[in-house]
Amino acid sequence: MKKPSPGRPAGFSTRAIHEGYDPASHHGSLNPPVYLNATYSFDSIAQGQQRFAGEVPGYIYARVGNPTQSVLEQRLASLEGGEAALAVASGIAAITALLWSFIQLGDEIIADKTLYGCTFAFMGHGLSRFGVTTRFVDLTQAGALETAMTPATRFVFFETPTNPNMRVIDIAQVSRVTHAHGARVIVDNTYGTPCLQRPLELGADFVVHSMTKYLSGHGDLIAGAIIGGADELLTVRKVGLKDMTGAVLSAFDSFLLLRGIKTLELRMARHCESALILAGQIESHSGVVSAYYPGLKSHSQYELASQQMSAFGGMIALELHGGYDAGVRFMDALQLAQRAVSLGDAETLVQHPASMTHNNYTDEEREAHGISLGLVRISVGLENVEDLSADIMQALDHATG
Ligand code: 4LM
Repeated sequence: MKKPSPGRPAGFSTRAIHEGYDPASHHGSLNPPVYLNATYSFDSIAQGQQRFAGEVPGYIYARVGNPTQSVLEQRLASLEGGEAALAVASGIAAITALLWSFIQLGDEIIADKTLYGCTFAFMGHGLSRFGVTTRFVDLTQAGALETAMTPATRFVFFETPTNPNMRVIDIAQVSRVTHAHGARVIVDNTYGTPCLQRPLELGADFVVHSMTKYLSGHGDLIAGAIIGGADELLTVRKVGLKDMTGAVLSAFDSFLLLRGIKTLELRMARHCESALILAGQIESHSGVVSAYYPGLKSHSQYELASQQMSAFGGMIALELHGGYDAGVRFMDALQLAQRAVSLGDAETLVQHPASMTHNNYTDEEREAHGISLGLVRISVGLENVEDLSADIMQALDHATG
């Protein structure tokens, strides 16, 4: 990318549109080509051997890398403020490829007590079969992490805001405590996106994403990413991606992601603006017990969210008088908002975490981890906010009237 002017760093959207790609090297084509190939030819056997040994740069085989994917990775690294990025086939692939690259028998992971259901299943149910222990700690509580750390703790993992109950975790503080014990911090920044929150700048070591969500923005693909230091990301590419998961992202999905990311800042502004309006209206509805949105002054971590995020995102959770039954009546009464899992799309999506995205928790685990049966989750889309408000209010009236 050409610099806009000497000495002046390019802004977020400029990098989201231009970083990592120069049309002049591709016949002036404004969009990067989609390289549809599985393998790469070598000038000589010696060159191929050197590429395999990492002695010279260059592509080998598309499970390890692809030029369209490389543009995406440079763009992601720039937006998150990391040295390097690796794009993979799903958000779960990002988390698993990263951890499989470094953990070993006897290691311990400390994770926050609220995680997306499949992340929880991998750490809480899956890794224990391989002799890696995950302990779940309430990372919003100052001091809880310090008490939980042991010499075996290798990683501290959390989402912020958390899926689905919108708890906010202090990235800088958790990073300080974790580093004092020689462990590494992984932040799942799917809800925040690099547009609203940059964990690496606050001290985290790795960021992971489900790019299926806001980074794609259009609900048309499944993808994930890891951003961090160049040496460690090379290990994840060679071990976690190439040998242990094989979870490569296709060139076409890389292209779609590059297209989606161009409008990330614009889209996030609209998601945030609409969600703040709707969260206020939902909270004021007489049928609502609680609305969870970090931009509401009533949110217990409003101050922290205001410091660590530039705006509060597009996700809202709520609980109704009448609990689960009222929540189901509310969701079934919606006319415009879609009943669907996932998030970050142009369409507003509403779902029931306990029976859908978080059904990997047993009932006891769900209760212990603070995901109530009556909780409803809304991913606020890009529709006209008055239309959304009318739809949500009529459904709330219907469910609780
Ligand atoms: C959902 N979430 O919540 P892939 N990290 C976070 C997530 O929310 C998700 C993933 C990772 C939902 C999916 C159905 C914070 C997913 C996993 O689905 O593997 O790209 O991401 O609705």
